[in-house]
Amino acid sequence: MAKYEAPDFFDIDGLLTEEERMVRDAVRDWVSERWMPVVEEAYRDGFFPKDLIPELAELGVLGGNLDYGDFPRLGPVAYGLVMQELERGDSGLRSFVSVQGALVMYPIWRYGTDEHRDTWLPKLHSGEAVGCFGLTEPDHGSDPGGMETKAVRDGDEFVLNGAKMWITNGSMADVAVVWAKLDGVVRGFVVPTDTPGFSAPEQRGKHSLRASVTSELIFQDVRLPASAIFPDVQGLGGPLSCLNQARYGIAWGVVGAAQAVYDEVRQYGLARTQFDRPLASFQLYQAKLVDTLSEITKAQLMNLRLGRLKEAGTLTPYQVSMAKRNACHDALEIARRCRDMLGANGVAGEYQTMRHMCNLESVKTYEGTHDIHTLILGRAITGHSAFHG
Ligand code: TGC
Ligand code: FAD
Repeated sequence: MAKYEAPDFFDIDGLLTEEERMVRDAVRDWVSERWMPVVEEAYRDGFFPKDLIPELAELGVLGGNLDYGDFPRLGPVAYGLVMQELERGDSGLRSFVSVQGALVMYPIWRYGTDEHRDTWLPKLHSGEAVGCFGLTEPDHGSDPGGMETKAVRDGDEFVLNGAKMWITNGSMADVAVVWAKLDGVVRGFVVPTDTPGFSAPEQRGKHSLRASVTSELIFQDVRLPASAIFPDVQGLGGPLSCLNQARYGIAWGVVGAAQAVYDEVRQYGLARTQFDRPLASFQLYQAKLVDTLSEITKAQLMNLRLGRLKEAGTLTPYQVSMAKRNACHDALEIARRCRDMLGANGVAGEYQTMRHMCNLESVKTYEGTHDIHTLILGRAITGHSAFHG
């Protein structure tokens, strides 16, 4: 595979701090050296290479943005660049890290008790433990408020019943952050996965995110101590605040996937000859490269602004929605276009573009589909909710 040359047409590099560049470069090098050699096999055979988790932990990327213990406290832009570089490797790699950090460690850090934090954060940061986040149910995806998973108080315990579906890291998790209704109100619970009554059968047969574990979570009379609940957060705002963190990471991440496929087709077009000329010398080929690079550049600039707003503490969930929606849409269109530009090789496993393209179908769907972010933004702009018909 040719050496990766990351596109940076507007010298975004020049707008980063030295620390941000260092963090990005460390993850970029790790992805090139350690992840790229194994990703095709992992994707083809449908597994997440768990043996690399300690190395990811060593890079400091598991919840590395949180203000806790001796964590590296990555700033928002450094964190975003980490997501970008990981997703350049594969959306499944970024998903593993963003679920662990944004959807498991973040709620434990923000809403958990000292006991939750001290039990789980060090182990999740060091990769000794893996976490998952259960919000979606078989019958409630875009509309999590309709969830049917229920917690009932029984003396000093809660009893949990119900099911979640499409849960990243589910079968490999040691702890699950689970959202369930208690007296009709959405509440969060920290559930060790060895609790009797908990099971997490893996969902096999995906045509997307194959290098990522996706599972059902089943709760059959799972008895939890009263201390398992997040004490002070009630309603959908709890899980949605976690989604803001993860969606932020996705907006950055998918730009990495788009950069990867752009780099692949640019190099391919220079090397491959048809009609006695390199493909890259044809106008149509060039137009596609130019469209692709322009879309990547716009998304890079949007992300950097997003990151600086987050740093300033003024970022809104609507800005995150726009960035997630726009970046996922453009990255998927880019991957489809670039797949075509590789001709037959575009469907071969030795090229990465089709893998990214298939992954991006999931990424466009999870963390709020394109349509849902359209409705979130539509409501923000007009004041009228179009969610419910
Ligand atoms: P709605 O009335 O809009 O809101 C209910 C309550 O939540 C508050 N809220 C937010 N709080 C924080 N951040 C946000 N972004 C928020 N959006 C809404 C809101 O203020 C309200 O609070 P309160 O106190 O008044 O109760 O709710 P709705 O029922 O109309 O539904 C709309 C909504 C926003 C839930 C829906 O549009 C939505 O976002 N659906 C998408 C569901 C989703 O994204 N699921 C993702 C599951 S996790 C996942 O996919 C992981 S993928 C793996 C990986 O990341 O790699
Ligand atoms: P639906 O909500 O049934 O939507 C189907 C279609 O209808 C979509 O096109 C949608 O845009 C459209 N639609 C829905 N409502 C409206 C409306 N009001 N107006 C117009 N159109 C509408 N969830 C977790 O909780 N944790 C995880 O770790 C997790 N990981 C995932 C990993 C993968 C690989 C995948 C694919 C999903 C994962 N999810 C996870 C679930 C994901 O968040 C949901 O799939 C997503 O929120 C969409 O829900 P749904 O699949 O039920 O689709």
